[in-house]
Amino acid sequence: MPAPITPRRLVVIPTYDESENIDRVLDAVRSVAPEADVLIVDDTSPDGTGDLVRARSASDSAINLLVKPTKDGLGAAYRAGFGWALEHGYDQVAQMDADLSHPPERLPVLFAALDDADVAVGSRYVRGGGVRNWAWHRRAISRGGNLYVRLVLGLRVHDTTAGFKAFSRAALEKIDVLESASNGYSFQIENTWRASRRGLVIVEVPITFTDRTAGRSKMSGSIAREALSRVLAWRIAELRGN
Ligand SMILES: Nc1nc2c(ncn2[C@@H]2O[C@H](COP(=O)(O)OP(=O)(O)OP(=O)(O)O)[C@@H](O)[C@H]2O)c(=O)[nH]1
Ligand SMILES: [Mg+2]
Repeated sequence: MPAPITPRRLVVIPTYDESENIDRVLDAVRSVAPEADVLIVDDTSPDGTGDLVRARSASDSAINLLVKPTKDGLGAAYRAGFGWALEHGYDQVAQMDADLSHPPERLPVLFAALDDADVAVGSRYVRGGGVRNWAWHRRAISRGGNLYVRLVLGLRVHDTTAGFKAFSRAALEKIDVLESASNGYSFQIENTWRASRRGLVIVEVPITFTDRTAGRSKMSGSIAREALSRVLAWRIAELRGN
């Protein structure tokens, strides 16, 4: 029997002012998925997150840093990171936040799910998944937002705004991930929507999401509004046959 081919794996983590979290998330990812490389995409954080990553990468060749000169939002950071992953020939790419809201210990399960799927979604809203420490209004916004997206776009995925996901290389190419236009949460929705419409196999892996305990959230009303209006615009364009 030929030896099994080990996929080359990359974990992409966007950062803006995450100096209080970056070492912890790097430690966790390196210990649970030692075979995977890591790419931090930092928008020149004023708090020196990039310098901390540079120091780590000097002693660990699996850790890479991509610096962008300006803060352009989550979507732009991920596009840069996914572009880097495709250029560097990775077979599987995971994405996660730096604030430890996404449980690093679920990375192996997320990657393993790609044996039978094109996209694996770390999901709060399937059996076994959940949310810890979120205020009721955050829960309500997330639940309501997910319901809205599922109804408007007719998606079967339960956690459409999930930011903890893994893609095969082929999936990233079929989604045309570098062509997406979204910046905030809608970036997550756009990729899942495109994956679904392009016939890719999407599986949901249960995760428990924990609210950040350090650093500040970059979530804002304008990010939420972008998601609501883009989702509607995509559906209208679909119905018009564009
Ligand atoms: N490079 C880059 N990273 C960003 C930007 N905005 C957010 N991030 C990072 O993206 C991840 C998610 O951002 P958060 O602020 O945690 O947003 P959130 O998880 O939606 O909101 P909370 O649940 O309130 O934390 C974190 O790792 C951030 O540092 C950005 O403009 N550029
Ligand atoms: Mg967060």
